[in-house]
Amino acid sequence: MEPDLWQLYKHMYRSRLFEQVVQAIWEQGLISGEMHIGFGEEAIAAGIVCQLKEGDAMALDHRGTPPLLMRGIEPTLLLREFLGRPDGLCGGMGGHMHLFSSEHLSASSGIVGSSGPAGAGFALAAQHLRPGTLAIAFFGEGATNQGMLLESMNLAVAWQLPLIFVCKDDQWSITTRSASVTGGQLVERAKGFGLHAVEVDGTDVEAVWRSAGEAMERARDGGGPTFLLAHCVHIEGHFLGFTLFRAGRDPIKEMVPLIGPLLRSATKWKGGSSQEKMRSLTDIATRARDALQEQTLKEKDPLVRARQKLISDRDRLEALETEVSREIQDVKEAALKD
Ligand SMILES: Cc1ncc(C[n+]2csc(CCOP(=O)(O)OP(=O)(O)O)c2C)c(N)n1
Repeated sequence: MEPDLWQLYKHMYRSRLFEQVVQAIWEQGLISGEMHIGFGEEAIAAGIVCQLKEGDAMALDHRGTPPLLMRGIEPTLLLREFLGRPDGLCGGMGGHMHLFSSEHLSASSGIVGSSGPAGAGFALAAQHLRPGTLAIAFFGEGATNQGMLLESMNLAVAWQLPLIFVCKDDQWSITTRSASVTGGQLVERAKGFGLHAVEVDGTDVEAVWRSAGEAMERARDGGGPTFLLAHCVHIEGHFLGFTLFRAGRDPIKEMVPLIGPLLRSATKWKGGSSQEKMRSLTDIATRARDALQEQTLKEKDPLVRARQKLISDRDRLEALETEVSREIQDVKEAALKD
């Protein structure tokens, strides 16, 4: 079977527009706390979630919005939840990170790495209660250094669980370069556990669809778990208002108030040597520049990539986008209504 790019693009576009509404509402100060957005991960979510069947489960991380939407959760319920309203998906107690839907067999958590054990639990239940179904565990590459995730990989192989570990690799864990705290190669690490491991361009929705499809077939047929390493970018950085982006986007506004404290700390006799302090300052500036440069590359935007392939049928594309925009506008109005 071949992927239906129109269907995949619709899911991705819907997710992007929904999260743009979330971004606007967050910027108005109506959503409290940090907000982790899935801009840039949409192809990974769409390529996988669109192939799930009834009885399949999902364990999600702190960027669960795209998969939850694509799985069919009512967007108004989701937005009300983010607003902390009692009529939200989880009574307004979960925010955007700690969500649960028994109907959709989906659970998210902000504890980095916890989708490993949660996914293994879902997969164990699938194996015993619903043969032929499977579970997906979504997490970032930063989570691959968490013990609980590695323990789940081990058990998933030992028990041949129908589980797909999906590592969304944007190379950053907040402001830390993941490579600077990670030994070896992730695919090789997964193979070391005996996992079937595959690498894919996570900005190419059709490629994700194909790799995920093969992994799902294996899992449903009793072939056991797979580790899927999908490379992506986070177009809005770690969270909305990400410090490194702010510094890179508007250095004068953001850096001027920091110059005094930074210079004072660099010239203090306490702490590291002045050379070490200068190295740290340069390091921060380099990270801000790298983060911004990487994330603004249009060719890494999965929506831009998919849209380019559909643009020859402009009328159909515009009709699709108009329909989705209307839906999301209605969702926004419904969620904000008293
Ligand atoms: C157990 C635990 N440690 C630390 C944190 C703080 N924290 C939140 S997100 C994050 C980075 C996660 O990076 P990654 O897994 O690559 O996901 P990304 O944010 O890049 O999608 C950290 C360290 C946490 N939430 N949970």
